[in-house]
Amino acid sequence: MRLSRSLLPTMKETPAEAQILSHRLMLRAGLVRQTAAGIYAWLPAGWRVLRRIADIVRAEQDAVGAQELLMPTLQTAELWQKSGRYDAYGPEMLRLRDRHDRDMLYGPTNEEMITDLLRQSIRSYRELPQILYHIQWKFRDEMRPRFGVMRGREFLMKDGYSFDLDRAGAVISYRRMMLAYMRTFARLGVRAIPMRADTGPIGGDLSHEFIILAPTGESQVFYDAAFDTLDTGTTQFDAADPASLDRFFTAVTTPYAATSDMHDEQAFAQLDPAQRREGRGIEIGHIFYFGTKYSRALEFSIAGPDGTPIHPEMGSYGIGVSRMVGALIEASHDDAGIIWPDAVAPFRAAILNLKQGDPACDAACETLYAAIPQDALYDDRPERAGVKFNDADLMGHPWQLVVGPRGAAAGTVELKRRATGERTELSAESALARVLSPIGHE
Ligand code: 5CA
Repeated sequence: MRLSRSLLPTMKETPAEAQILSHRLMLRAGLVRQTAAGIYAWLPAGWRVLRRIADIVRAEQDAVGAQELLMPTLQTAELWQKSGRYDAYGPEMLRLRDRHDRDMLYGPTNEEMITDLLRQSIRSYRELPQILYHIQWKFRDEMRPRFGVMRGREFLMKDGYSFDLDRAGAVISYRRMMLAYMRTFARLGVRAIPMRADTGPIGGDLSHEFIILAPTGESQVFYDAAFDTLDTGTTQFDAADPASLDRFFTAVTTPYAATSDMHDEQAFAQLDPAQRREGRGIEIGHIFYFGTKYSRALEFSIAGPDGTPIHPEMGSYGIGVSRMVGALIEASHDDAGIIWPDAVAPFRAAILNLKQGDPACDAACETLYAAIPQDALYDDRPERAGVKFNDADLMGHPWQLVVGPRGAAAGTVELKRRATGERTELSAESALARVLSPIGHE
């Protein structure tokens, strides 16, 4: 993309309305704009990041056998009246009425709808287990939307739902999803700790939140320092093998880790004081096992092996896809701006033409750009070098390809790695090869 023709409204000043760093950087780097309280438009660069995160989430869901579908954002009140959550959800639910006076709502989550869909489609125990997911916008009329996309009212969630014949099967599905989650977060370049958590309005008796440690996080968390160095080595486990899933689950849930709602002072006190860690974290995912709560309420039963009706055992599994954009920035930035992990960067590289209009500089930049038109943002604006450097650092592209008159004459490019600040003088070919090398890419 050519920057001169892009909608990429970067800002030098710090926007007054933004309280936390990731929100400030998202506004300054031209990723989002607020259109109403807690509701954001994703501008082209922000949308690229969001799509990349969604693609990684999707790939890891598919890899463990979950099936993607797409359910609507609008739901009828009827299903929620059956589950009892229509009243229980309270003012966080956005309610509306259609022209026929039917009560509708903008879905804050989809347990009811997916249960009803499977009720209509599945008859026999032989068709289980099933795991289904979608990546869809949600609406929760949060009392205090804040911190930009971290706590929005409209936000993008990956929500998955598992259906099993019995509790033992549901536990396998739960662990399988947990493995997919740890793989997802590793690919996104963040360390997330699974912590015992409260089930809230979703219900159930087993639940984990996935927490990225960050001082600006909304959750108070307590954990064993073992997590600071724990290599979850997710590739060594097999999602299709229950014994392997059991070993994985034991490895990631044995050291103490809990959010404040589930914190057990006594158990924590058993730890060596040097091992005790207390801090703030961002909840980027949350998984639940809740048995037959929804299959019973929505009268979903199937014929079991001996013909008796069985209510499937269910779990649900969420990842805050749009929240993840903010969380990644909280975890990876410096004073100059964002430092995107390679896997999600909107562009792999910026091409900085330090002397726009100079025939040699223009020609060298055009050649670079022609080699990677989809992966590069070519800063072809008639701006001073300093402005281009600052904007590239702010936007956080993993690489910068810098072309000035001296390099253009010598046939070289200065390649800068954003994360380390390391600069190397290379031929255009070698620089492009480095930019396209698979380090950190899938
Ligand atoms: N039905 C279950 C799992 S599918 C569910 O709704 N879980 S949840 O309420 O915990 O939400 C899942 C994830 O969505 C959270 O872990 C969080 O990362 C994200 N999320 C929740 N509320 C918001 C919000 N207001 N803004 C941005 N992300 C949010």
